[in-house]
Amino acid sequence: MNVSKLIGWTTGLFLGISTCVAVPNVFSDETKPDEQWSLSQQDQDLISVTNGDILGERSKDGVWEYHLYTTDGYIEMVNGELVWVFGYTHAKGSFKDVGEVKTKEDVEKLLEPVKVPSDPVHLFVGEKARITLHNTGMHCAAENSGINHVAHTIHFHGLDLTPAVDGVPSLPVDPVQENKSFTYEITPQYEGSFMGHCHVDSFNHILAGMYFPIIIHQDRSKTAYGYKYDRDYTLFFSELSSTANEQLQETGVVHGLQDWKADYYLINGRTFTDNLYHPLSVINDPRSRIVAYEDETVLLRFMAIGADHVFAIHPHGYHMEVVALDGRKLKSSYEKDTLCIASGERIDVLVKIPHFASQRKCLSCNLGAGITIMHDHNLRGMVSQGKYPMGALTIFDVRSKEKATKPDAPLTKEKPYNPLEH
Ligand SMILES: [Cu+2]
Repeated sequence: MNVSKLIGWTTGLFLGISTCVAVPNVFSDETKPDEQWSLSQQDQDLISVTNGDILGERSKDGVWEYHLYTTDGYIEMVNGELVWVFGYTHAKGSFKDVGEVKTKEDVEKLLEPVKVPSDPVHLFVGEKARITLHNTGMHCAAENSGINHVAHTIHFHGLDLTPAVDGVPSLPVDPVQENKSFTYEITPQYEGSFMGHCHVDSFNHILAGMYFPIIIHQDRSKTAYGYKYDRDYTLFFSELSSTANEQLQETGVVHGLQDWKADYYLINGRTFTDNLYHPLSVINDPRSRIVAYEDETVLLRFMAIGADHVFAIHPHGYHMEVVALDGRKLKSSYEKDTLCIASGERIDVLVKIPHFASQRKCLSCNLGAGITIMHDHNLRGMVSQGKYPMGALTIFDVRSKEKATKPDAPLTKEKPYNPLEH
């Protein structure tokens, strides 16, 4: 089964399984029943456990294979600014090997546009993985910029690996030079939330965009650290400086690195904006808008990376049960409504959605029934490019099981959010 084929209707399948409610025709525009029924149980379990994220290919010897490519490009922010970034990406619709990628045309033809953070890599405990990093060079930097031709690695942050496959340059493996590749072979020992990032000139390369979530599953069930959950979201908090990135693009050197300052505070590469309909806002990203149904348990995997900002994650209306820190289950969980997360940390929490939550209005944000915000309470993280509230904020969007709706439908001007429908 071609993995990319699975993605389009994953949401529908996912909803059907997890709500245990027949929802005929709700997804009629995107489901393909014939193909759905041809899925093996194994495929269905895999889709369910990765929440629709693309998986690598599984080779004949049972090894997971991922091909990651480094390149540069632009990401668009809610204010219309195009910020030059570089990072990891992969083949269009898969993690397959696409062969030689040398030119800008090759990149555009063969690879997904670069994203910050790049797409999650899902692995399984005890199952070997070969992760090949291909350095395709920079394609949008100034001709004489020192950022051209730099090497990269993948450091598997939080995995207890031997240095040879852990991406610290020259300890003992040389970093991956332009037009070269290197294969990291790893077999995860522990489930949990981790991250990958480049370890060459780490300050510049990481902050320019070279990071992504790594999620390691114990098995094919929707459990983490022994806890069952109904839905899960990975929320990657990070800092970005468009000014520093521009200097890297133009010259390869950031002037006054000591004074590096973020001008964007991101969740999964986006900021919130007070235009609730903006398609590039955090809250209209299906990966970041926390959609759930009453009585469900939601697993949130928080991750953070940056120069010095500590995010203080604060949901309105819910306490969070902290179940794991840095990819390890806590001996006893504890509850928080304001949770600090610094660069490199991962914190996993469960949120139990009460039975009345779809009817509950958040008096502090007044966005509608079932909608409550979750934001950075270190308020600098709520300001991007000098504007508030443009920063790390997303929403819980809690619905009633009796009136199921498409969970990832963005707010649009044509069909504004109507709390009476939920
Ligand atoms: Cu790098």
